[in-house]
Amino acid sequence: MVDMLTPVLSATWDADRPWTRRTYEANGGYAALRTALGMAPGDLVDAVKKSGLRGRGGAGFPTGMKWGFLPPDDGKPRYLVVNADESEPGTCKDTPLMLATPHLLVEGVVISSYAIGANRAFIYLRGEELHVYRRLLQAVEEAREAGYVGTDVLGSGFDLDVVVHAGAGAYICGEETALLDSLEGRRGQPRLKPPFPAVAGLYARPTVVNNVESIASVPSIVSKGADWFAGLGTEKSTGYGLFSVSGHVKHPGQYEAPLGITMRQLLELAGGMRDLPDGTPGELKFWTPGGSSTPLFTAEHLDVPLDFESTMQAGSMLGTRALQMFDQTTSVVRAVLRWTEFYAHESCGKCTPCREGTYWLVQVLRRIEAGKGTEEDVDTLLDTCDNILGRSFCALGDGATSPITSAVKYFRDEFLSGTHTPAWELFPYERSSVF
Ligand code: L3W
Ligand code: SF4
Repeated sequence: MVDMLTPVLSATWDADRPWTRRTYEANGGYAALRTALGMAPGDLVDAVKKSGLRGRGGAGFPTGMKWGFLPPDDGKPRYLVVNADESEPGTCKDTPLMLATPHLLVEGVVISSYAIGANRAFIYLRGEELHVYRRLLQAVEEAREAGYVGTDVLGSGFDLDVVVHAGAGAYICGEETALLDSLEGRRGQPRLKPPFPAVAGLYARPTVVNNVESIASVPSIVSKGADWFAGLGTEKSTGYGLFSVSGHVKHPGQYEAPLGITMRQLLELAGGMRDLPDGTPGELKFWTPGGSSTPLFTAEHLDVPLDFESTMQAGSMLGTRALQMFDQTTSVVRAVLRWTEFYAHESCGKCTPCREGTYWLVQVLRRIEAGKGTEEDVDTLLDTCDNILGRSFCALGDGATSPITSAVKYFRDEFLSGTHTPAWELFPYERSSVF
């Protein structure tokens, strides 16, 4: 089973102080940058296109194609912005990556900036993550001292300034245009698209916004080749990725594997479902393939290949590969309520369907969770979701409906049963679990 893993991003996570430049360089770090600086920028863009790399932030948009949308260089500023505002419930891959190997991200930033002709790059970090902020600042400083960042990078004539910016801790600032508004010093709210950031982004200049893991994957494409990357994964979902397995499994953690691996295989790697405190075998009840914004899966989906197409065909999304596993002790109503409270709290308020809709979803779910739900309440939930989905200004509103509609689809009876005993009442030792 272990040979299913393809540690690339996580290859040195167990090394001694892997976050230092010394350890990173001792393991081949920054060699890809030297190779890249010897290539024409256009050839780098072509290599990323050929690799098939698709955005690792949830949507899976082809990275090379996005880079190719930038208008021809007119000598005026253009920017690379790394979206490090990881806040999706269950999503926890970029944070360990930045903590363990911040230089991998910095190297990816320098190569990608060179490829798209940007002389200034921003890493927009989730506000609460002070420890990650410090580590990134230290890595950028170390890179500057070694000549990887700054004026005339490694004597190539290419100049790059890298700014690490900590946001204020709002989920909506992970939406790329809200992020840009926030970076400009305004309240983070999504902008109308088009124009897409590639055409008019930060300060209305062409801007590429990519997720941390996407940018951190670029050095491996340069050093090992686009064909190597394209040979991993599936035909349309190439390469590898971090699969974050959390919840009621024996060994939660990050499992780096080719896209297309199944949850059954990952579950085996994670030691299977953990037993209940009284020794009863834990059974999988439901799981999220890509965070709480992706429709729930159940045990019947264990063999769905975790790639962009197969998850979509099976009724969900690959999203951020945040695999939250829940056993039979979990009240699905309670889980869905928690997520919905999150969306209502994080709704930026710009559009009515999401601002008002998420509020009302919480009210109805609280009634159901209190055991006072009726058939009519479940219909109201679905009707409200129907009025949010596709009618909201950004993906937050749509995402808020996913756990509800999918939970009702698979567990409608539970919404009406009136018994939502939390796990810690059934099993006192479970108090530490989230639900
Ligand atoms: C130029 C075009 N660029 C699309 C670009 C666009 C963006 C990227 C994807 O949502 C998903 C969401 C959550 N010309 C373009 C173009 N682009 N057409 O491609 O765009 P889009 O609109 O498909 O998605 P999005 O708004 O970026 C992201 C899902 O991710 N998700 C949430 C993740 C949350 C985090 C977090 O907390 N940090 O990552 C989880 O699954 O539901 O579907 O760059 O500009 N014609
Ligand atoms: Fe704001 Fe929600 Fe509308 Fe997005 S969908 S713009 S988060 S109110």
